[in-house]
Amino acid sequence: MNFSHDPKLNQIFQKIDRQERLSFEDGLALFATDDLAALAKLADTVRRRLHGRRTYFNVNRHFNPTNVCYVDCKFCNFYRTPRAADAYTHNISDALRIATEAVNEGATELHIVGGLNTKLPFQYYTDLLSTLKSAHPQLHLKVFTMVELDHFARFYKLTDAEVIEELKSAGMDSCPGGGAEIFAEPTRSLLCTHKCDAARWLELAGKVHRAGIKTNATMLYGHIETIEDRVDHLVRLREQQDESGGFQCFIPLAFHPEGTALPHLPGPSGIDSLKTISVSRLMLDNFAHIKAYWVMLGKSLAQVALHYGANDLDGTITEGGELSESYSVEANHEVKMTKVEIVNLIEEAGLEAIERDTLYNPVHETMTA
Ligand code: V47
Repeated sequence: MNFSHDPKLNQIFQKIDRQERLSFEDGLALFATDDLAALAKLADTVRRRLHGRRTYFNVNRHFNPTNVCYVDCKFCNFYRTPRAADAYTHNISDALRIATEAVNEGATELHIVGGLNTKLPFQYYTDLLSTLKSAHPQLHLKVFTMVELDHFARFYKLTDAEVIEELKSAGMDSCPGGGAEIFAEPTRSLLCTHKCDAARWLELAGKVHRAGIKTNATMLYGHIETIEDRVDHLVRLREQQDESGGFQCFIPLAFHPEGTALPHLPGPSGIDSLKTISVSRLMLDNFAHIKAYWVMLGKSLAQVALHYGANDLDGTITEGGELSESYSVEANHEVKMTKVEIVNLIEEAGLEAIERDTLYNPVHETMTA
């Protein structure tokens, strides 16, 4: 009996069974299929081969030092020009207060990203990290995207090695996966002309990995990109991972048009998001983890995505008190989940919830009822 009514999916099923690498064309065929159930089954097979029922989350908090940015990305609703009424730059004492609150609430990770603000000296960033690290040595600092590292090197006239080493010795423990957007041209330049290109993003990821620091990788989808662009993005990440091996997790980010320069676009459908999660799981055979980022997917779809190849829900993501959260584009719910809520989402999906630290070590395992 055939696995699917889609003959291409049957061929891919054979490859998955033999644990063979999928090609660019396979990626296109997976996106093109109308057999969503079979696609989910393939992705879930791989997810269970790697993780069984184990499904990860962490207790974390986001802090955005500044929303001032010159990059002017068409998909961004966070950045402000320096004179905008709601432009802000936080003092290091704000960051310390947020970090202390987060630690008191059980957070193991502080995720720090911000705008590219040319008014700040490099020392602002190293002071920020060293202040946080000396107050909270146990708090993992997942900080700065490859785009920020590129800006630091160019704007402060430092070598990449100097940027990485100075941030590392100030307290940078790992890097988040933002700024990857979509690698393919001309799409990337149409969306974010002033951001570093794909080759530079990947080059920096490789350098950070070789310095012993793990990073994540993202893909922003559901805007003006083509399906070819998405598959190209996955293949380039897979090649970089073969080379430098330091990516922990892949996070497809569903585009939210509200408040951006692309408000006329609908954003991805639920089916498109689920397919993207599944295809990511299947193409990225050298990535351990696929994250269903609930802030962008919404809690319900993120829960369903756990049966489409995802094995991580990200974290409780408490916003920084009254501080504005950078990418809280999901308007229909608060950017916060309690641990109980996140565990319930996972357990209700028939899976086992594991609280992890940023490096995927279990913090303590939550017992299933
Ligand atoms: O690079 C910006 C995206 C990213 C929008 O590494 C948008 O663990 C949707 O990378 N609609 C930043 N997405 C967030 C990010 C991230 C988030 C959570 C965890 C991790 C991790 C990384 O957010 C940006 C961009 O791709 N983004 N605007 C928008 N309107």
